[in-house]
Amino acid sequence: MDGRAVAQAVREEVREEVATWVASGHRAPRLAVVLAGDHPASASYVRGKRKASAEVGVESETIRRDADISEQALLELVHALNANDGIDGILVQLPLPGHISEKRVIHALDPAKDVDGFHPENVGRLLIGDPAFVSATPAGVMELLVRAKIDIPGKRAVIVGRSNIVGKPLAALMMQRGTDATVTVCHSRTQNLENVTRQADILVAAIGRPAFITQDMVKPGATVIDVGINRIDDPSRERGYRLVGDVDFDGVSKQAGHITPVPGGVGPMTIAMLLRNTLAAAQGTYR
Ligand code: BQF
Repeated sequence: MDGRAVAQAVREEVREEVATWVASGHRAPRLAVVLAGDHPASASYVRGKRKASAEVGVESETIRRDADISEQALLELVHALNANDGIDGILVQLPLPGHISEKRVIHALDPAKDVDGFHPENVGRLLIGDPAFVSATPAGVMELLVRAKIDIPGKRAVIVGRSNIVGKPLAALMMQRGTDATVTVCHSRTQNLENVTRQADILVAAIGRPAFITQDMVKPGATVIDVGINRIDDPSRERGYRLVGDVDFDGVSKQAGHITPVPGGVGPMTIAMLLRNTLAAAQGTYR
């Protein structure tokens, strides 16, 4: 499954919707991206988001702070962005430096500007089926399944990984009325994991361990979605690393009916869904 191509189609739609919005007299949607510290992966994600925003006509500003910024100063920055009517969406790039509580920062966001869908109000709305900003990675997984015409209702979906950012919201999306998967969430304490994953018609790997899902864990013909983004040292590359997923692609692709690669699978979908959320924030869709 080609996430790059599907993400491009989504970005093209967002670009057209932004153009229509602006042509009808509104200002362009505006996204504030807060980057505390200079974690190399985070800095690269933020650059990617800024570039993708520009391509669809979403204005963005990157607000950089030193890694030693106090939690109080970061909370004050969030409060100022909440109060700024010129900003539609706020994204605080994670992970934050260790001395800052991500929970307190996320709770401080105005839920109507929370384009990452991490605020508990948006998480709760998602769970009860109300309109909500949905975390971009799980939203991207669903969009990819739907656009690839993967049959979901009544199917058995197994999600490996129970994070607040991927596993839990994806479980909520998949079990929603109208989507109607039968969902199992597994994690590091799951017993006989391979017996559970082998039941999956749709298997989602969101563990954070390179090549964790192997061929023997996959039912023949299953759809396998790899959410993992792991940096592996690779001196033969100019950058010094390469990206690998949580799925052993070479082995599992012999067994799966459909499979997403890393890079070029879910990652580009994440960025496309962030742009869609930012347009929705500007339009006040969830207010
Ligand atoms: C691709 C992320 C872990 C922790 C914090 C495209 C991205 C990645 C891969 C990207 C991620 C992962 C992001 C590809 C954003 C996804 O071509 O395969 C895009 O930019 N991501 C993030 O912002 O924070 C993270 C993973």
